[in-house]
Amino acid sequence: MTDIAAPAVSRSVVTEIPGPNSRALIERKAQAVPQAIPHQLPVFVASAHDAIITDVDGNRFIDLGCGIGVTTVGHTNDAVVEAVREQVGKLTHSLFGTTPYEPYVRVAEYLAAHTPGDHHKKSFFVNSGSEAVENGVKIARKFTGRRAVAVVEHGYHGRTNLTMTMNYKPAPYATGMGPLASDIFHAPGSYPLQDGLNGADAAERTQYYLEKHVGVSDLACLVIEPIQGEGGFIVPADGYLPAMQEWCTANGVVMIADEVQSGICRTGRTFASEHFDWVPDMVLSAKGIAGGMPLAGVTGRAEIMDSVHVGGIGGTFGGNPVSCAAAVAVFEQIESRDLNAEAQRIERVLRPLLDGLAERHPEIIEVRGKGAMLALEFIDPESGAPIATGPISEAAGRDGVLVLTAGTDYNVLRFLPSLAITDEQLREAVEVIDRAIESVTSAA
Ligand code: PLZ
Repeated sequence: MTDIAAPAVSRSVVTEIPGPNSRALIERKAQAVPQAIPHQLPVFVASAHDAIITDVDGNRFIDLGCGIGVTTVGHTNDAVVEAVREQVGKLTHSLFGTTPYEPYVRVAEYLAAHTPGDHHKKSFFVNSGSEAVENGVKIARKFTGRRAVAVVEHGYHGRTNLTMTMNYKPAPYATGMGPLASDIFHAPGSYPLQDGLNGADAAERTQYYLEKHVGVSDLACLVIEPIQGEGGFIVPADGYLPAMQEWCTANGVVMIADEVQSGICRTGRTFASEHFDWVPDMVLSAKGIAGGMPLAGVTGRAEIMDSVHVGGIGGTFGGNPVSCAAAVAVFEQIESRDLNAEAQRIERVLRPLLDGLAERHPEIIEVRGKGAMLALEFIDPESGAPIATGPISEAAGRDGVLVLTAGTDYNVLRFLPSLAITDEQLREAVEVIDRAIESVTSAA
């Protein structure tokens, strides 16, 4: 297997964090940008390549976040940059619904070929993960003629009115910003660490809830992330997802995989649903699909997608030609660089390192995830209370590693590195995180 990483560039902290240039920009930000928009790492980025981010003071960070799972092929990936450069000189916009262009159709063809299942599929494109979820729900309602939408606990689906209603946590996503959308139901899902249920029993519990609290004849769709992202990289018990798909199919419910965070080779399969032998009726992709350019796809069974009348779905910028060209460059690299093998390599290197952290720090109650989507959950061994991971992430940031938090209780550290990260960079990052955990837990 080839190591696709860039030249061995390492982290380098040359100023205090934030440095003087970042501090000046943070002051300007405070004046010009609402306080609601935070900065997890208090530095401004000047440039980035593969797994290294360089800030405006010349500090270099190992990036384990990828802008929340977006630059999966690497920051400023050469092939993506080249494809964007070429496309931007040819056509930047025409609106596909007025005058179509070929890259859009190519991305739809790639998605038909690479999403799970060999049935006839069709795709259309929007600008964000939230918009993809919105459209998936619209299409499922149109296809079924039903109103109710089900999601599972600990899920995250976006920030629009409909999708913020679909999130498990109202805070911070919806607090004070209602009224929320109607006809959204939060069913229990599968979280083996917490519920201890096998896949069949967890599925039975979900089905019971949907039958008793929603009513199957009113249920248009069930939307689930195959591995939950913001919820804390929760991997459902084996058998849960196929059992739910079987139940949905038997009851005329459209089952939708929200692969916005888990898709596009993140987990060592092109779509995480494949790990569970799940063939969803619809697959939503975004984030990693266009190597950092904004694009989101809604891919579904042709008969479901074609149930919408002409003009019923669309949008001005959806499937922008430059974003589509970037997505083609990403899809080409799935084969040429064997991106899934790279995600598997990352798991092979990173998981034992994380297991080592769990041995040294009793607060780490679980190491979980797949491929380049791995996480640590922190629980106080004495009290059983969740330990917030924000301070660990802050300490790692000051030491040159960007690592994100997650979890309903903010007690998860998540690892979403670029697939271009080197083994050496992974080892170095884990050493930094080890020290960060030590400094935070010993101070507590
Ligand atoms: N579905 C599974 O992970 C986005 C949110 C960042 P958008 N997750 C990151 C933040 O704080 O806003 C996400 C996701 C899943 C949908 C979405 C929404 O995707 O592109 O952010 O709209």
